[in-house]
Amino acid sequence: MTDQTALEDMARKTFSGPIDFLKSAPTLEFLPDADLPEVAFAGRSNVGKSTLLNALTNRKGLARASNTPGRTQELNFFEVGNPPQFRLVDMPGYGFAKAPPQVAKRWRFLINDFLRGRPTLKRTLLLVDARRGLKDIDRELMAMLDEAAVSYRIVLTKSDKLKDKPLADVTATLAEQAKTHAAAHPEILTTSAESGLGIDELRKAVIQAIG
Ligand SMILES: Nc1nc2c(ncn2[C@@H]2O[C@H](COP(=O)(O)OP(=O)(O)OP(=O)(O)O)[C@@H](O)[C@H]2O)c(=O)[nH]1
Ligand SMILES: [Mg+2]
Repeated sequence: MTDQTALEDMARKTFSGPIDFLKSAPTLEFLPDADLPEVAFAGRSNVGKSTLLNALTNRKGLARASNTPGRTQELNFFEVGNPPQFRLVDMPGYGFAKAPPQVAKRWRFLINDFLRGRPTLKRTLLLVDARRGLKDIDRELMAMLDEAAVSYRIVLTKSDKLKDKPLADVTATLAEQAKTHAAAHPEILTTSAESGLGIDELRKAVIQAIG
């Protein structure tokens, strides 16, 4: 079996097996023990983190998604496999303009402290809406991750909302930008939870990241 087929096989098996909600952590005191590898979903509010986690695991209601920005307010941990092999972490979004300043600040600290300080975090998936590209607040997070040497990969979401040409353009632009960031994976993943584009690739990327 080639490495690539072995990886595909493993990805298919892993994500069709048991995946369960473990716990929500409103602050760092409530984190589960750092005893398994983890992959985190980060990005601006409403970018599609919870929806992509559901598409990845092929379970519609696992993570709660919503039209209204600010839906996910805690770090939500999901365990993959039985016995569990690794965890997925659905994070609150950042950059939600309508959040009360105190709340936005609390989430910001929670996100930064978790990403910077979690020893078992293997990779952060940094989700970016394909229609919007990188915003200043994304660049700030990227700078923080670069500085802390936390490995991350840009994942474009909602690609179904763009035609082929603009999608290819934004992917190329982001790949150029990723190359200038020390901790960023140089390749961009393009996904749509709606059409299923890139979901198999994302599964393989997660398996590779925890490997
Ligand atoms: N067309 C389209 N819509 C999507 C896609 N992914 C997510 N959405 C929509 O985007 C909205 C936000 O999705 P969520 O998954 O709740 O976003 P989130 O990043 O978890 O948001 P917060 O938890 O508030 O930070 C929902 O209305 C989703 O249906 C996609 O691939 N295509
Ligand atoms: Mg969410």
